Amino acid sequence: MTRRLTMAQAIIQFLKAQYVARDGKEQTFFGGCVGIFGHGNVAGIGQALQQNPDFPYYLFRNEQGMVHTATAFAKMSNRLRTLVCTSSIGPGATNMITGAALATINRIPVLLLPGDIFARRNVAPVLQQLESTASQDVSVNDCFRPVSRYWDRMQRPEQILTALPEAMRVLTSPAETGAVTLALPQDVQAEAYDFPAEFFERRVWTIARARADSSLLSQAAAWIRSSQRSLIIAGGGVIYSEATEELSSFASRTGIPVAETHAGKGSLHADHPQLAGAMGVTGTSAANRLAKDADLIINIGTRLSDFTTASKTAFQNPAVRFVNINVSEFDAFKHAALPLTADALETLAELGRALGSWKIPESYQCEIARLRSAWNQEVDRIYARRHGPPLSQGEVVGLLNQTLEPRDIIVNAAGSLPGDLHKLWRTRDPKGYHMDYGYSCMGYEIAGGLGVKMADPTREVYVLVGDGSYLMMAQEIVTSLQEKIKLNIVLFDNHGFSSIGGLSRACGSGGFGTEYRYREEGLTGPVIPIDFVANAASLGAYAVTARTYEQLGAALAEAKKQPRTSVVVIETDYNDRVAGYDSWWDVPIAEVSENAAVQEAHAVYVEALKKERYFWPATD
Ligand SMILES: Cc1ncc(C[n+]2csc(CCOP(=O)(O)OP(=O)(O)O)c2C)c(N)n1
Ligand SMILES: [Mg+2]
Repeated sequence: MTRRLTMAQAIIQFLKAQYVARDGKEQTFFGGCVGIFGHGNVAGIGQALQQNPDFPYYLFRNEQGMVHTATAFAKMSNRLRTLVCTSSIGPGATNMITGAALATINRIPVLLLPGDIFARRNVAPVLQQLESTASQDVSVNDCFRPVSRYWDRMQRPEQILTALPEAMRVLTSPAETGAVTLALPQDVQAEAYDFPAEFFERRVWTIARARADSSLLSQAAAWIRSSQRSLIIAGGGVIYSEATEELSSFASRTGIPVAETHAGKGSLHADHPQLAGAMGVTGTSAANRLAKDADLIINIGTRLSDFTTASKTAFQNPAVRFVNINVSEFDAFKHAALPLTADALETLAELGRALGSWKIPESYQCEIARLRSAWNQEVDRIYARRHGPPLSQGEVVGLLNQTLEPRDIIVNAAGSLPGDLHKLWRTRDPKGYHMDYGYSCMGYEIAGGLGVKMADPTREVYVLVGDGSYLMMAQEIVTSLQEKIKLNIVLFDNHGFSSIGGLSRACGSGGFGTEYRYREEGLTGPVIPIDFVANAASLGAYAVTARTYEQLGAALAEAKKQPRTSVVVIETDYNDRVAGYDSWWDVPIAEVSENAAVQEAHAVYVEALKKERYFWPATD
């Protein structure tokens, strides 16, 4: 039995039949297709989507934005679902590369189907074709290779018979997942082939919960029992594995404190007595002080990025050792750790059983409580500031935290907000804090918010976005209106890059080139007035501005009542920043300069660098 279909029709037919199952719960893997048509996909994938109305198609405004939407959809779904992304050839395709990198770095599944140049070649060079004098087998789509976990080009229709199952294996693998790119030459998309009927049958991909090696697990339990000052660092893997409840009871029973990465924030409820809060460069005083002296760090589902390790300065105890629980062997072996290459939920349950009634020492528990209470007071202080106007960003975060419902979700990615939110946000739901801090990509926020809301329409989604990020990518507001998917956008207008401006000052460069000012002897003229309310309203959103704390409260309430996407613009103080707490980030400073401030910054830098560590395997 065969079915004669074009390659594009066969791809859509196959994708519709793919399901995933975890813990016995089955669901379709693809929630539909996002895209922008051009000559490279309109007659192929476009035609196939048209004849499959049960596979919804969403028209986007920018290919990068649509990949962000697909990624956010998948992240919100704990990687159990995603969207397909279709683009034309050339610029439509390369616009997706940033999105692919973001997905792969964050370990989130997305399937990208860029159109490609003719396999037939006789009409080359076609519109938008990159020509190479060294090979006819090169196109701009080769740029996707390093940012894809699986990459392939379909030169004949029947190649999908082996390529699509590989694509699915990678997309549904907790350890290997990321962007998968199948480049589809424009002519091959429209070519027919007699596909075996079995290819289109319903197929269920079981997402396995890998168990740790039993002797390594016993060793990990022994290390925990002999530790005096242990600390758990919870990463995104805790949330994707749906291990948050297990972690909560593990922490309660053992008393081991928990610090959270950006992707892991929300692992514990803000009120959990063992929660030390954010870890690392954008961390809390409580988490960073516990990390500094800890003798055992239990990393769960984290990539250990420099923001988490404070550029390898966070762990200063000479005898510190690491146990890494991670589905990915690559991550499990980082920091010369005792590797538990396994699922977070299973492993926490097994470790909990192995530890029995063991608990951290009483004195350590008192210290955790003290540090936690001091940090909470600091957050209260920042929330209660009545600075300005313009308001301080910290108090705006406070007002939002006190206004939003526990199940509401905040979405963010770049600028000074990630640091402030990581430190200050009191998360009350495992999915409440949606941050891209793997790629920290300006422009993720609005497109990402759309994906979050598509994945769970029952929740209110708040997109928090800086003026710089908004100017980079606001166009998916139109897509949210088209689809009647409501977003609550809060735009923090501080007239430029407060984050990088602050960094520039810390590097001795005085904020050079980081403010939105007219050119007058450099970029130092008056602030460029940008009417963000008019801008958002012109796209069709409900848009208002607020200047004072009281106005902001009223504007948020009014915006929430609106049936359509709203934008509340709030001016914040460019120069008023939340401090860092007991942490450091390695940003190399010019070794030679005629500027005294740079020389000074370099001297401080050289000192700080001395705290960076290498980690070697523990001897016992
Ligand atoms: C696509 C992209 N380009 C550049 C950067 C580097 N960068 C990080 S934060 C930032 C400024 C962000 O400005 P804004 O959104 O206004 O936030 P603020 O710093 O003012 O809080 C820049 C340029 C980035 N993260 N992403
Ligand atoms: Mg800004």
